[in-house]
Amino acid sequence: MPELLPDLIPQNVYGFPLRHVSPLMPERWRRPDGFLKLLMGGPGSKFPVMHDDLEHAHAQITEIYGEREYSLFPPEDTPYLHPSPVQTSLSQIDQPHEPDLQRFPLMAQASPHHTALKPVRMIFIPMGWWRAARPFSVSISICTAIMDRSNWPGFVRDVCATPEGRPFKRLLKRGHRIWRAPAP
Ligand SMILES: O=C(O)CCC(=O)C(=O)O
Repeated sequence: MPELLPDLIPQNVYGFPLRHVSPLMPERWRRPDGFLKLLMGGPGSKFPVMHDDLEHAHAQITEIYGEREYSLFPPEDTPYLHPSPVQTSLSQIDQPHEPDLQRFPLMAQASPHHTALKPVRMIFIPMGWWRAARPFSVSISICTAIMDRSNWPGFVRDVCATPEGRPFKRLLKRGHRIWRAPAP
């Protein structure tokens, strides 16, 4: 919905995801919109699954309308969050606010943080933190994925990783050859 973009200007200068919009970013990962996501939900809905963001992105979420609760877990809790063996950034725990400890016993060792987000409030979720959201009412928010100097090395590792675990430096070199500017 590009017609809504002007409503989101100006961007928070501290949260502006410079690297996603940079023309130096390989086209496949470039996001000229600044990597904005519109999140809408209501009572009974929830973000599909507890997760941490792929590609080491930080997330900044601003509530526009309504109220939602976040359950957050620090990166050190990862072993207790029953990550999916297929996609390790997704947890298998389906009700993180009241987990079934029979099915997910390790979760008892995790240290959750809960917070409610009200209109015009913003939450910054650093890379590696797990989160699950639960709207208390009709809720509309904006999420921006942030990529800057602090999480760039993790991004490069993630996007260049191969199933065989090939060293990313070699791939980067290859990437450099692919993306170098054309000769004048
Ligand atoms: O607020 C939500 O529904 C969670 C959004 C989120 O974590 C994400 O988009 O990565």
